Amino acid sequence: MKVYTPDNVRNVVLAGQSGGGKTTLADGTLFVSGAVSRFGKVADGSSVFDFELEEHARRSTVFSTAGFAEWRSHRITILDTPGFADFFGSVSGPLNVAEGVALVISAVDGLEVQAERAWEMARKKGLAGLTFVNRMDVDRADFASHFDSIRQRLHITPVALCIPIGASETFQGIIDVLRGKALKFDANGKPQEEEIPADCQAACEAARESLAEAAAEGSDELLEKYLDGQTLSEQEILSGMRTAIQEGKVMPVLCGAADKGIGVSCFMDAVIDFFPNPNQLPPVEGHKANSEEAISVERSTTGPLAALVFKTVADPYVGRMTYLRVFSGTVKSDSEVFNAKAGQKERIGQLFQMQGKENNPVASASAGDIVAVAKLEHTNTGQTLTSEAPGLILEPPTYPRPSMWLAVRPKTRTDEDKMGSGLRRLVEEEPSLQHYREHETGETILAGLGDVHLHSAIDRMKRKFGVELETATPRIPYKETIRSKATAEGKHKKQSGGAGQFGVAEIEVEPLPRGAGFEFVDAIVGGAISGKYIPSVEKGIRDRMARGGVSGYQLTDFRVRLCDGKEHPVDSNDISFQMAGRLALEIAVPQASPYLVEPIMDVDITIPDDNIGDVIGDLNSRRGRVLGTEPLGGTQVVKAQVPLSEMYRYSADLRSMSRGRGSFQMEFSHYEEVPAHLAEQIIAESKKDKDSS
Ligand SMILES: Nc1nc2c(ncn2[C@@H]2O[C@H](COP(=O)(O)OP(=O)(O)O)[C@@H](O)[C@H]2O)c(=O)[nH]1
Ligand SMILES: [Mg+2]
Repeated sequence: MKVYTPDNVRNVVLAGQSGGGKTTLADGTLFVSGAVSRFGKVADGSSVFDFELEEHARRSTVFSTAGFAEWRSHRITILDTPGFADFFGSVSGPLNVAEGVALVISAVDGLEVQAERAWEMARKKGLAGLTFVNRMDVDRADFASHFDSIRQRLHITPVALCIPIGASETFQGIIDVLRGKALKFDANGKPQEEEIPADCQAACEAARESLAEAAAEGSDELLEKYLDGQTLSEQEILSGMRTAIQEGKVMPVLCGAADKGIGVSCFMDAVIDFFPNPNQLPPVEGHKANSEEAISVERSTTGPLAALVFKTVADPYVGRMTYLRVFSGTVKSDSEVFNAKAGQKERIGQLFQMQGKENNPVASASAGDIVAVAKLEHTNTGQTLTSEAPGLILEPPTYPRPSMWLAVRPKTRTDEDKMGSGLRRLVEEEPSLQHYREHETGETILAGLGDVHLHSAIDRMKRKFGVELETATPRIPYKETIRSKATAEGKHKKQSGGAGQFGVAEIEVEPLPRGAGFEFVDAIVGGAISGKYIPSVEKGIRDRMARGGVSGYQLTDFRVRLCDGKEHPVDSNDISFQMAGRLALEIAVPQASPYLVEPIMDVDITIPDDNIGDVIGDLNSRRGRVLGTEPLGGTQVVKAQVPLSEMYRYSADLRSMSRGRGSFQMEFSHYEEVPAHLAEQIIAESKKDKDSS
């Protein structure tokens, strides 16, 4: 592999709505730059980037994939990402390891929510951005209106680097605004310069003027020159634009038809001309191992090693493949590094530069490089590798939180044995998936970003790790409690044959405040039951509680006082008093006005201003209580409390209510009484389940 100095390296993420043409643009760069001899296509499964079986089946990207093109003596590493909301977790890692993001949008549909979300994340990380308006050749393609929407939706000034010549069936090529040339492209995506058609002259001049104005934003010196009425040179425009882009003041906009190779070379030129090289950005943030002390790591090939793991693939045959980005220093193949988070040394075998699924061995990787390595033992996504202990920890990527849950269980005995390790590997590959055991219900829960996300994970479990799972709607951990006091006597007596059994326990039950749980009080006076049998009574009561009260759901928030009882000198034993305790509780609870309580969640919903009415109306229909709203940036955060049972499909419903722009987080708050009419239904269903199982 050729060695590039950081000046000649660019790392760029492609992000935006599914179907915009990100993967096609990525394949286009490989083809037009000559890295591959055939233009890979998503539709026929020949794409270098969409190479996984799942991607072939969906004809769309599911995972982030790295590839690279060599253009004008530069190496451009491209990180293609999925555009579908359920797979948004795979966008975080790449945005943490590149210097620029290209939002690829369809000239028909324009900017959509995934591009907005990616842009928001990218700006937090200080990335430079550009927009590529793709699919200019299709029906109803429209450059101008999408160009204007960038200002409103991304809150940044768009600047055209290219303007289209024609649109839809008349789309023939583009005008390179900076160089003042019309470009037509041959079948290999190679540009041929032509004079600008007469009817495009005025548009080109106006665009060139905007470009100069935007570049003037880059420095006071340029601004002065511009205001003075002087013409800025090509070099001045380039340098002014670079600064203005980096500062998030302007966003260059290009256009083309990636699958015809139109505009692909302009895209690569723009990445080289306008995006920073990997060592140009400010130092990356981190902290010392074993301490909170912040440190910033200089981006430089000469410093000590600091590399961030941004992706892990669990391959059943090859083992784990770990993707890393070096921010400082150099890592060599066949060397040893240190992982501070794991507190372990790690052996680095052969390093690879990835071209889709193809691994190209490389001797080393330096600051700015993105490489992969097989079979690391201790290192997970988000962790940092350094040259030696004690090491440091770079800020890990943050992932969208799960908003959809499924209960999963193994299909067969063999699946049962493999389920745990399968789930672990699945989550390792995709940090926006989570799995845990819900101890209230005893179910194993798989959580993710939506239905499609979860089901694709379950399919992958089967395909990659050979584990078949069955799924169900997660059970709601309802509980039962009591409203009033009651007393009861539990009498256990057995005298047929052999040794007898005898125990009597008299108890009083009374409600406790919500959340108090269970209390057992020994109020026996005068030794009516021997001290050694008191724990037996308590055990019997606790066992019965867990098996559920009248409704079949676990009992909670009440106190049992053991007031009196009787024992027999010969027949009494531990078991007899356990039985007596059980019976007493069984008799007492129905007399104490039992009722059902349900978990209530604190829910924070982030939505654009114009959806607020719909979202609040919908929360009301879910028995939710809106506590208030707070503005946050250009959006609103609605704070509410909603019963968990009403939240199961919320992820999908919020998505459709807000056209994908809303998101929410929730966590457990407290238990509350279930309205009577619903309680009846819930109890009936729980009984039916118990009878059938
Ligand atoms: N007509 C036309 N089709 C395109 C263009 N770019 C991509 N496509 C097609 O649009 C579909 C979606 O493209 P893809 O690259 O998978 O989009 P992604 O989801 O953003 O990665 C594929 O069938 C492409 O062949 C284009 O510029 N013009
Ligand atoms: Mg794609």
